[in-house]
Amino acid sequence: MNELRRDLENLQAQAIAQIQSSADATQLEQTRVQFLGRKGRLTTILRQLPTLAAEDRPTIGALANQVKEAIEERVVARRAAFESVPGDEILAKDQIDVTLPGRRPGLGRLHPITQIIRRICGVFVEMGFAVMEGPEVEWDYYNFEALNIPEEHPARDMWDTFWIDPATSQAGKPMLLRTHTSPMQIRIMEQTRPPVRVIVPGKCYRYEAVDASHESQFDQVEGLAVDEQITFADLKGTLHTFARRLFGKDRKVRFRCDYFPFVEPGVDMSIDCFLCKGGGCRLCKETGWLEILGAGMVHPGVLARVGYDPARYSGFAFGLGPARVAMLKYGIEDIRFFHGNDLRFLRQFP
Ligand code: 2NL
Repeated sequence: MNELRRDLENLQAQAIAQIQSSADATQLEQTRVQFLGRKGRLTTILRQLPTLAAEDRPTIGALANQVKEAIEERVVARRAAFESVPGDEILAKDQIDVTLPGRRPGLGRLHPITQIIRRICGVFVEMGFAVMEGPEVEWDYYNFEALNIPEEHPARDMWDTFWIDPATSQAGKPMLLRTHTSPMQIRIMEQTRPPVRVIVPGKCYRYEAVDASHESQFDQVEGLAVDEQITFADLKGTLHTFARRLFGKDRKVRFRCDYFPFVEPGVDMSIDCFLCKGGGCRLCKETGWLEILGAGMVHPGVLARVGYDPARYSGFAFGLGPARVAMLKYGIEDIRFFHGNDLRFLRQFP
Protein backbone atom coordinates (compact mmCIF):
# COMPACT_ATOMS: atom_id res chain seq x y z
CA MET A 1 0.00 0.00 0.00
CA ASN A 2 2.66 2.55 0.92
CA GLU A 3 4.66 1.37 -2.05
CA LEU A 4 1.76 2.16 -4.40
CA ARG A 5 1.28 5.57 -2.76
CA ARG A 6 4.94 6.37 -3.37
CA ASP A 7 4.67 5.16 -6.98
CA LEU A 8 1.70 7.46 -7.58
CA GLU A 9 3.45 10.46 -6.03
CA ASN A 10 6.58 9.83 -8.10
CA LEU A 11 4.49 9.42 -11.22
CA GLN A 12 2.78 12.77 -10.64
CA ALA A 13 6.08 14.57 -10.10
CA GLN A 14 7.67 13.05 -13.20
CA ALA A 15 4.59 13.71 -15.35
CA ILE A 16 4.46 17.37 -14.32
CA ALA A 17 8.19 17.87 -14.92
CA GLN A 18 7.91 16.29 -18.35
CA ILE A 19 4.82 18.35 -19.25
CA GLN A 20 6.54 21.59 -18.32
CA SER A 21 9.65 20.73 -20.33
CA SER A 22 7.80 19.53 -23.45
CA ALA A 23 8.87 21.70 -26.38
CA ASP A 24 5.69 21.65 -28.47
CA ALA A 25 2.15 20.30 -28.71
CA THR A 26 3.30 16.97 -30.24
CA GLN A 27 5.75 16.25 -27.39
CA LEU A 28 3.05 17.26 -24.91
CA GLU A 29 0.58 14.77 -26.42
CA GLN A 30 3.22 11.99 -26.30
CA THR A 31 3.75 12.74 -22.60
CA ARG A 32 0.02 12.67 -21.96
CA VAL A 33 -0.35 9.26 -23.64
CA GLN A 34 2.73 7.98 -21.80
CA PHE A 35 1.20 8.76 -18.40
CA LEU A 36 -2.58 8.73 -18.89
CA GLY A 37 -3.07 6.60 -22.00
CA ARG A 38 -4.85 3.24 -22.13
CA LYS A 39 -1.51 1.49 -21.75
CA GLY A 40 0.03 4.34 -19.77
CA ARG A 41 1.88 4.32 -16.50
CA LEU A 42 -1.13 5.33 -14.38
CA THR A 43 -3.18 2.43 -15.77
CA THR A 44 -0.32 0.09 -14.98
CA ILE A 45 -0.35 1.19 -11.35
CA LEU A 46 -4.14 0.93 -11.10
CA ARG A 47 -3.99 -2.66 -12.36
CA GLN A 48 -2.26 -3.47 -9.06
CA LEU A 49 -5.26 -2.29 -6.97
CA PRO A 50 -6.73 -5.80 -6.65
CA THR A 51 -3.57 -6.92 -4.88
CA LEU A 52 -4.29 -4.48 -2.01
CA ALA A 53 -6.28 -5.17 1.08
CA ALA A 54 -9.96 -4.28 0.51
CA GLU A 55 -9.93 -1.44 3.08
CA ASP A 56 -6.90 0.22 1.41
CA ARG A 57 -8.38 0.22 -2.10
CA PRO A 58 -10.63 3.35 -1.76
CA THR A 59 -7.75 5.48 -0.38
CA ILE A 60 -5.38 4.56 -3.18
CA GLY A 61 -8.20 4.77 -5.77
CA ALA A 62 -8.98 8.34 -4.65
CA LEU A 63 -5.29 9.27 -4.72
CA ALA A 64 -4.97 7.84 -8.24
CA ASN A 65 -7.90 10.04 -9.36
CA GLN A 66 -6.30 13.14 -7.81
CA VAL A 67 -3.04 12.39 -9.61
CA LYS A 68 -4.89 11.90 -12.92
CA GLU A 69 -6.76 15.20 -12.53
CA ALA A 70 -3.60 17.09 -11.55
CA ILE A 71 -1.79 15.79 -14.64
CA GLU A 72 -4.75 16.54 -16.95
CA GLU A 73 -4.95 20.07 -15.57
CA ARG A 74 -1.26 20.67 -16.34
CA VAL A 75 -1.65 19.24 -19.85
CA VAL A 76 -4.57 21.59 -20.59
CA ALA A 77 -2.68 24.62 -19.29
CA ARG A 78 0.48 23.73 -21.22
CA ARG A 79 -1.51 23.15 -24.44
CA ALA A 80 -3.13 26.60 -24.10
CA ALA A 81 0.33 28.13 -23.70
CA PHE A 82 1.44 26.55 -26.99
CA GLU A 83 -1.65 27.74 -28.85
CA SER A 84 -1.62 31.35 -27.64
CA VAL A 85 0.49 33.94 -29.47
CA PRO A 86 1.99 36.94 -27.64
CA GLY A 87 -0.39 39.90 -28.01
CA ASP A 88 -3.50 37.70 -28.34
CA GLU A 89 -5.14 39.37 -25.36
CA ILE A 90 -4.61 42.82 -26.90
CA LEU A 91 -6.06 41.66 -30.22
CA ALA A 92 -9.05 40.09 -28.53
CA LYS A 93 -9.86 43.38 -26.77
CA ASP A 94 -9.16 45.54 -29.81
CA GLN A 95 -11.04 43.82 -32.59
CA ILE A 96 -11.69 45.62 -35.87
CA ASP A 97 -14.33 44.72 -38.38
CA VAL A 98 -12.34 44.64 -41.60
CA THR A 99 -15.55 44.33 -43.62
CA LEU A 100 -16.72 47.82 -42.60
CA PRO A 101 -16.40 50.42 -45.41
CA GLY A 102 -13.50 52.86 -44.77
CA ARG A 103 -13.87 56.52 -43.82
CA ARG A 104 -13.87 58.52 -47.02
CA PRO A 105 -11.05 61.14 -46.99
CA GLY A 106 -12.24 64.73 -47.47
CA LEU A 107 -11.62 65.72 -51.09
CA GLY A 108 -10.02 69.12 -51.49
CA ARG A 109 -10.70 71.53 -54.34
CA LEU A 110 -8.97 74.40 -56.09
CA HIS A 111 -9.24 77.85 -54.54
CA PRO A 112 -11.68 80.03 -56.55
CA ILE A 113 -8.82 82.39 -57.51
CA THR A 114 -6.72 79.46 -58.72
CA GLN A 115 -9.68 78.30 -60.81
CA ILE A 116 -10.03 81.76 -62.37
CA ILE A 117 -6.25 82.06 -63.03
CA ARG A 118 -6.30 78.69 -64.82
CA ARG A 119 -9.29 79.66 -66.94
CA ILE A 120 -7.72 83.01 -67.89
CA CYS A 121 -4.41 81.35 -68.81
CA GLY A 122 -6.29 78.63 -70.70
CA VAL A 123 -7.99 81.19 -72.97
CA PHE A 124 -4.62 82.75 -73.89
CA VAL A 125 -2.87 79.38 -74.26
CA GLU A 126 -5.46 78.53 -76.92
CA MET A 127 -4.45 81.75 -78.68
CA GLY A 128 -0.77 80.73 -78.72
CA PHE A 129 0.56 82.31 -75.51
CA ALA A 130 3.01 80.47 -73.21
CA VAL A 131 2.50 80.56 -69.42
CA MET A 132 5.57 81.56 -67.36
CA GLU A 133 6.14 82.42 -63.71
CA GLY A 134 8.82 84.53 -62.03
CA PRO A 135 10.24 85.57 -58.64
CA GLU A 136 8.11 87.41 -56.07
CA VAL A 137 11.16 89.13 -54.55
CA GLU A 138 12.55 91.42 -57.23
CA TRP A 139 15.20 94.00 -57.94
CA ASP A 140 14.08 97.61 -57.94
CA TYR A 141 15.38 97.64 -61.54
CA TYR A 142 12.90 95.05 -62.90
CA ASN A 143 9.94 96.24 -60.87
CA PHE A 144 10.38 99.98 -61.54
CA GLU A 145 13.36 101.25 -63.54
CA ALA A 146 12.92 98.97 -66.56
CA LEU A 147 9.22 99.92 -66.66
CA ASN A 148 9.81 103.68 -66.99
CA ILE A 149 9.31 104.35 -63.29
CA PRO A 150 12.54 106.05 -62.09
CA GLU A 151 13.26 106.72 -58.44
CA GLU A 152 11.69 110.17 -58.15
CA HIS A 153 8.75 109.49 -60.50
CA PRO A 154 5.40 110.37 -58.88
CA ALA A 155 3.96 107.10 -60.29
CA ARG A 156 5.93 105.24 -57.60
CA ASP A 157 3.20 106.34 -55.19
CA MET A 158 0.79 104.05 -57.11
CA TRP A 159 2.98 101.06 -56.27
CA ASP A 160 4.07 101.64 -52.71
CA THR A 161 5.47 98.32 -51.55
CA PHE A 162 7.41 96.26 -49.01
CA TRP A 163 11.19 96.62 -49.20
CA ILE A 164 13.71 93.97 -48.29
CA ASP A 165 16.12 95.07 -45.55
CA PRO A 166 19.12 96.58 -47.42
CA ALA A 167 21.41 94.54 -45.12
CA THR A 168 20.01 91.28 -46.57
CA SER A 169 19.34 92.36 -50.15
CA GLN A 170 22.05 91.37 -52.61
CA ALA A 171 25.00 93.39 -53.92
CA GLY A 172 23.80 96.49 -52.12
CA LYS A 173 21.04 96.93 -54.73
CA PRO A 174 17.51 97.50 -53.43
CA MET A 175 15.10 94.54 -53.47
CA LEU A 176 11.36 94.50 -52.89
CA LEU A 177 8.20 92.40 -53.11
CA ARG A 178 7.04 92.87 -56.71
CA THR A 179 4.00 95.12 -57.16
CA HIS A 180 2.99 93.54 -60.49
CA THR A 181 4.19 90.57 -62.57
CA SER A 182 5.62 92.91 -65.27
CA PRO A 183 9.22 92.42 -64.01
CA MET A 184 9.02 88.83 -65.27
CA GLN A 185 8.02 90.03 -68.76
CA ILE A 186 11.12 92.26 -68.72
CA ARG A 187 13.26 89.22 -67.81
CA ILE A 188 11.67 87.22 -70.65
CA MET A 189 12.30 89.98 -73.20
CA GLU A 190 15.91 90.29 -72.02
CA GLN A 191 16.42 86.58 -72.63
CA THR A 192 14.54 85.98 -75.90
CA ARG A 193 14.13 87.62 -79.30
CA PRO A 194 10.67 88.41 -80.71
CA PRO A 195 8.14 87.04 -81.39
CA VAL A 196 7.03 86.98 -77.74
CA ARG A 197 3.62 85.71 -76.63
CA VAL A 198 3.57 85.18 -72.91
CA ILE A 199 1.13 85.14 -70.02
CA VAL A 200 2.46 85.58 -66.47
CA PRO A 201 0.29 84.79 -63.43
CA GLY A 202 1.50 85.22 -59.85
CA LYS A 203 1.37 86.83 -56.43
CA CYS A 204 2.07 90.53 -56.03
CA TYR A 205 2.30 92.88 -53.05
CA ARG A 206 1.47 96.47 -52.29
CA TYR A 207 1.45 98.57 -49.17
CA GLU A 208 -2.29 99.13 -48.90
CA ALA A 209 -4.89 100.33 -46.46
CA VAL A 210 -6.86 97.06 -46.42
CA ASP A 211 -10.56 97.37 -47.27
CA ALA A 212 -13.29 95.43 -49.12
CA SER A 213 -11.45 95.75 -52.44
CA HIS A 214 -7.75 96.02 -51.45
CA GLU A 215 -5.39 93.57 -49.79
CA SER A 216 -1.61 93.87 -49.53
CA GLN A 217 -1.13 90.45 -51.12
CA PHE A 218 -3.03 89.72 -54.33
CA ASP A 219 -2.75 87.84 -57.61
CA GLN A 220 -2.23 89.28 -61.04
CA VAL A 221 -2.23 87.91 -64.56
CA GLU A 222 -0.30 89.91 -67.13
CA GLY A 223 0.12 89.25 -70.83
CA LEU A 224 2.60 90.46 -73.43
CA ALA A 225 2.87 90.10 -77.21
CA VAL A 226 5.81 91.60 -79.10
CA ASP A 227 6.50 91.15 -82.81
CA GLU A 228 6.88 93.07 -86.03
CA GLN A 229 3.67 94.80 -87.13
CA ILE A 230 1.72 94.45 -83.88
CA THR A 231 -0.89 97.19 -83.67
CA PHE A 232 -3.60 98.43 -81.33
CA ALA A 233 -6.07 96.42 -83.45
CA ASP A 234 -4.31 93.24 -82.29
CA LEU A 235 -4.73 94.38 -78.68
CA LYS A 236 -8.44 95.03 -79.19
CA GLY A 237 -9.09 91.79 -81.07
CA THR A 238 -7.19 89.62 -78.60
CA LEU A 239 -8.78 91.16 -75.50
CA HIS A 240 -12.29 91.16 -76.97
CA THR A 241 -11.90 87.46 -77.78
CA PHE A 242 -10.70 86.89 -74.22
CA ALA A 243 -13.73 88.76 -72.78
CA ARG A 244 -16.16 86.67 -74.84
CA ARG A 245 -14.46 83.40 -73.86
CA LEU A 246 -14.56 84.21 -70.15
CA PHE A 247 -17.81 86.16 -69.76
CA GLY A 248 -20.06 84.95 -72.59
CA LYS A 249 -20.14 85.13 -76.38
CA ASP A 250 -22.36 88.22 -76.52
CA ARG A 251 -19.99 90.44 -74.48
CA LYS A 252 -19.29 93.91 -75.80
CA VAL A 253 -16.12 95.72 -74.78
CA ARG A 254 -15.29 99.38 -74.29
CA PHE A 255 -11.80 100.91 -74.28
CA ARG A 256 -11.04 104.21 -72.59
CA CYS A 257 -7.81 106.13 -72.14
CA ASP A 258 -5.84 105.37 -69.00
CA TYR A 259 -2.30 105.98 -67.84
CA PHE A 260 0.44 103.44 -67.07
CA PRO A 261 4.07 104.59 -67.37
CA PHE A 262 5.10 101.43 -69.30
CA VAL A 263 2.61 101.79 -72.18
CA GLU A 264 1.72 104.41 -74.76
CA PRO A 265 -1.13 104.69 -75.40
CA GLY A 266 -2.64 103.18 -72.27
CA VAL A 267 -6.24 102.05 -71.88
CA ASP A 268 -8.63 100.30 -69.58
CA MET A 269 -11.14 97.80 -70.89
CA SER A 270 -14.69 97.30 -69.65
CA ILE A 271 -17.25 94.67 -70.62
CA ASP A 272 -20.97 95.34 -70.80
CA CYS A 273 -22.51 94.19 -67.49
CA PHE A 274 -23.46 90.52 -67.86
CA LEU A 275 -25.99 90.85 -65.03
CA CYS A 276 -28.18 93.64 -66.43
CA LYS A 277 -26.92 93.39 -70.04
CA GLY A 278 -25.96 97.05 -69.91
CA GLY A 279 -29.20 98.47 -68.53
CA GLY A 280 -27.75 99.45 -65.13
CA CYS A 281 -27.76 97.52 -61.82
CA ARG A 282 -26.04 97.27 -58.45
CA LEU A 283 -23.11 95.19 -59.83
CA CYS A 284 -22.14 97.80 -62.46
CA LYS A 285 -23.14 100.69 -60.15
CA GLU A 286 -25.80 101.74 -62.69
CA THR A 287 -23.18 102.40 -65.41
CA GLY A 288 -23.85 99.30 -67.55
CA TRP A 289 -20.08 98.62 -67.68
CA LEU A 290 -17.60 96.58 -65.63
CA GLU A 291 -13.92 97.53 -65.75
CA ILE A 292 -11.85 94.35 -65.93
CA LEU A 293 -8.32 95.15 -67.12
CA GLY A 294 -5.64 97.70 -67.99
CA ALA A 295 -3.64 97.49 -71.21
CA GLY A 296 -1.67 99.41 -73.80
CA MET A 297 1.02 99.38 -76.46
CA VAL A 298 4.41 98.66 -74.88
CA HIS A 299 6.30 101.94 -74.42
CA PRO A 300 9.20 102.33 -76.91
CA GLY A 301 11.52 103.19 -74.00
CA VAL A 302 10.73 99.80 -72.39
CA LEU A 303 11.43 97.97 -75.67
CA ALA A 304 14.73 99.83 -76.17
CA ARG A 305 15.87 99.02 -72.61
CA VAL A 306 15.59 95.25 -73.21
CA GLY A 307 17.46 95.60 -76.51
CA TYR A 308 14.47 95.50 -78.88
CA ASP A 309 14.59 98.08 -81.70
CA PRO A 310 11.36 100.14 -81.27
CA ALA A 311 11.50 101.07 -84.97
CA ARG A 312 11.18 97.39 -85.92
CA TYR A 313 9.20 95.86 -83.06
CA SER A 314 5.99 96.81 -81.30
CA GLY A 315 3.76 95.04 -78.84
CA PHE A 316 0.78 95.16 -76.54
CA ALA A 317 0.53 94.29 -72.87
CA PHE A 318 -2.27 93.98 -70.35
CA GLY A 319 -2.80 93.20 -66.71
CA LEU A 320 -5.78 92.06 -64.68
CA GLY A 321 -6.63 90.92 -61.17
CA PRO A 322 -8.22 87.45 -60.95
CA ALA A 323 -9.75 88.34 -57.55
CA ARG A 324 -11.66 91.20 -59.16
CA VAL A 325 -12.74 88.92 -62.02
CA ALA A 326 -13.96 86.32 -59.49
CA MET A 327 -15.80 89.01 -57.47
CA LEU A 328 -17.63 90.24 -60.56
CA LYS A 329 -18.34 86.74 -61.88
CA TYR A 330 -19.72 85.37 -58.59
CA GLY A 331 -21.04 88.59 -57.03
CA ILE A 332 -18.59 88.47 -54.08
CA GLU A 333 -18.78 91.67 -52.05
CA ASP A 334 -15.53 91.61 -50.06
CA ILE A 335 -12.07 90.62 -51.29
CA ARG A 336 -11.14 89.48 -47.76
CA PHE A 337 -13.32 86.36 -48.15
CA PHE A 338 -10.71 84.83 -50.49
CA HIS A 339 -8.01 84.43 -47.85
CA GLY A 340 -10.26 84.31 -44.79
CA ASN A 341 -10.10 80.49 -44.80
CA ASP A 342 -13.83 80.10 -44.11
CA LEU A 343 -14.84 76.72 -45.54
CA ARG A 344 -18.46 77.83 -45.84
CA PHE A 345 -17.23 80.36 -48.42
CA LEU A 346 -14.70 78.11 -50.16
CA ARG A 347 -17.09 75.13 -50.51
CA GLN A 348 -19.28 77.22 -52.80
CA PHE A 349 -16.68 76.86 -55.59
CA PRO A 350 -16.59 73.15 -56.47
C1 2NL B 1 -3.64 96.90 -64.44
C2 2NL B 1 -2.78 97.33 -65.55
C3 2NL B 1 -1.14 96.65 -67.07
C4 2NL B 1 0.82 96.16 -68.34
C5 2NL B 1 0.00 95.93 -67.23
C6 2NL B 1 3.09 95.72 -69.14
C7 2NL B 1 4.18 94.94 -68.96
C8 2NL B 1 5.33 95.26 -69.67
C9 2NL B 1 5.35 96.26 -70.53
C10 2NL B 1 4.21 97.01 -70.68
CL1 2NL B 1 6.70 94.30 -69.45
N1 2NL B 1 3.11 96.74 -69.98
N2 2NL B 1 1.97 95.43 -68.43
C11 2NL B 1 0.44 97.12 -69.25
C12 2NL B 1 -0.73 97.85 -69.06
C13 2NL B 1 -1.53 97.62 -67.99
O1 2NL B 1 -1.90 96.36 -65.96
O2 2NL B 1 -4.37 97.69 -63.91
N3 2NL B 1 -3.60 95.66 -64.03
C14 2NL B 1 -4.39 95.15 -62.96
